[in-house]
Amino acid sequence: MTRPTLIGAPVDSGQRTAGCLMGPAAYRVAGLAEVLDVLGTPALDRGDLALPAALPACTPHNPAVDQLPATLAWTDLIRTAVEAELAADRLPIVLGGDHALALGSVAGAAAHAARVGRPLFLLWLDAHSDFHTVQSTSSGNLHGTPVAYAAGRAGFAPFPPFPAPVPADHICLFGIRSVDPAEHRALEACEIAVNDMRVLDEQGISAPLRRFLDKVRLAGGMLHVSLDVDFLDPGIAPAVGTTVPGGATFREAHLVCEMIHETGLMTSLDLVELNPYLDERGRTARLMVDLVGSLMGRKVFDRPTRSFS
Ligand code: HAR
Ligand code: MN
Ligand code: MN
Ligand code: MN
Repeated sequence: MTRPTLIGAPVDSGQRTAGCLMGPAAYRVAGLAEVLDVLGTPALDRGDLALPAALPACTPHNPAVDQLPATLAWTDLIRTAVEAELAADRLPIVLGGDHALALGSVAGAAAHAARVGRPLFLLWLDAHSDFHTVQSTSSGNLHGTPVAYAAGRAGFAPFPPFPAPVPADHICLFGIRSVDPAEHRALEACEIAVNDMRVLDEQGISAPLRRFLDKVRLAGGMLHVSLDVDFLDPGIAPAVGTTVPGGATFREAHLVCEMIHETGLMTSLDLVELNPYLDERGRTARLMVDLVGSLMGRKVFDRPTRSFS
């Protein structure tokens, strides 16, 4: 099994509820490395990436856009870090940080996939579709844009062109329940699979997920999984700035992770939007760590050996 590498990405520039920068530390405190040790897949922890002191000077065409220079710099750093781990035959796990970090992580995965001639697939576990462009966002929060960047949509100046855009039919949005009008229009005009909560309520978690994973397998694809804390129901995962009711339950989330593990397809992973400042005694951080355990091969009823109480 491919060995995981932890890449701390304390990105807080993609939205305006300060605290996501504490995410990497919270995952470490919640025992992520220990969970991976127990599973027999010990991680190499590269520590946290850090922004250079001088940020690129740039002004967005869209005046609403917030903290563009920082997000541009993070994108470049994270893309390089993820691509390097994949090139070294490792499984990068990016510890966020808000979802703007996926502008870089998916770009790194796409650059690597293009270099080795394999198709890249993207599984987006999220309440939100994150399908705005830098042009279309009205909130100006760039964490709402990485799917559009990965899909190669126009409207991303001054970001570098996405290295090898992910075809729409390689992208699966899962758990969706908050979509802005501009995103809705753009999603209707393309072939991205939108598994919103209506679909999951009617069909359950496993049939739509299996359809997508089968497609990845048949294509011999690489699979980037981007797990946003708000995919989960706020009742079990309160530590996120953008809670949306009606999210995945504990059991649904573990099932998703176990199914992904069983395919052996996942080649890179983001853990995003954890805001430890909003957490309740670390419960969200621990749940996310537990889900990584399931993604890496632990069954739901094997509880972690470490005690937290
Ligand atoms: N669509 C909204 C916006 O652009 C909300 C985006 C929220 N995104 C996240 N990540 N929390 O999924 O502002
Ligand atoms: Mn998101
Ligand atoms: Mn979200
Ligand atoms: Mn957010």
